Amino acid sequence: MPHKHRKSAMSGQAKGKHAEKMAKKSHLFRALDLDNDGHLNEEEWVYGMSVLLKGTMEEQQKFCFAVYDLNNDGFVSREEMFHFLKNTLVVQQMDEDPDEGIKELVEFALKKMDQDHDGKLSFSDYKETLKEDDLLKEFLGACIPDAKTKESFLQTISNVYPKVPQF
Ligand SMILES: [Ca+2]
Ligand SMILES: [Ca+2]
Repeated sequence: MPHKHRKSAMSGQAKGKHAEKMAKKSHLFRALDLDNDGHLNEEEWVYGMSVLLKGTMEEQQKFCFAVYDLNNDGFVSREEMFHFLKNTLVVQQMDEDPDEGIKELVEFALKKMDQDHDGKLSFSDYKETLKEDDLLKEFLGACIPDAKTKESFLQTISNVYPKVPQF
């Protein structure tokens, strides 16, 4: 019997890992799923691709902000920043308490970006900061594919659908 017990504990752990992986994957999905119904309909897919591939600066900023705003409350909180930075940064082994370093970075980012000093990042704080430096739009991790990725994506699409009718 202890054997059986052990086996089920392991599969529980595997399930946890799977859920974690899905959660990470879903950051982009969640931002694309505009009506939050858990599915991407055709319009959401087409709109999302057009923002990612050739969106205006503001559309891309809105998209990145939506990715970072995990609970869709319109703000990127300290906790949300922490979540992304923890997953993005390669933590140095030598650090005694790597979380401390990430917390410092969160405070640093807030100090720079929280224009109205309410302790959280609204889209207008974010947008205001990006006026100085648009590269900061992906400060919590890459959201928008780079030019090379876009090109190879479009190439793949046209290989897969060589006979797409031209409208
Ligand atoms: Ca939020
Ligand atoms: Ca703010």
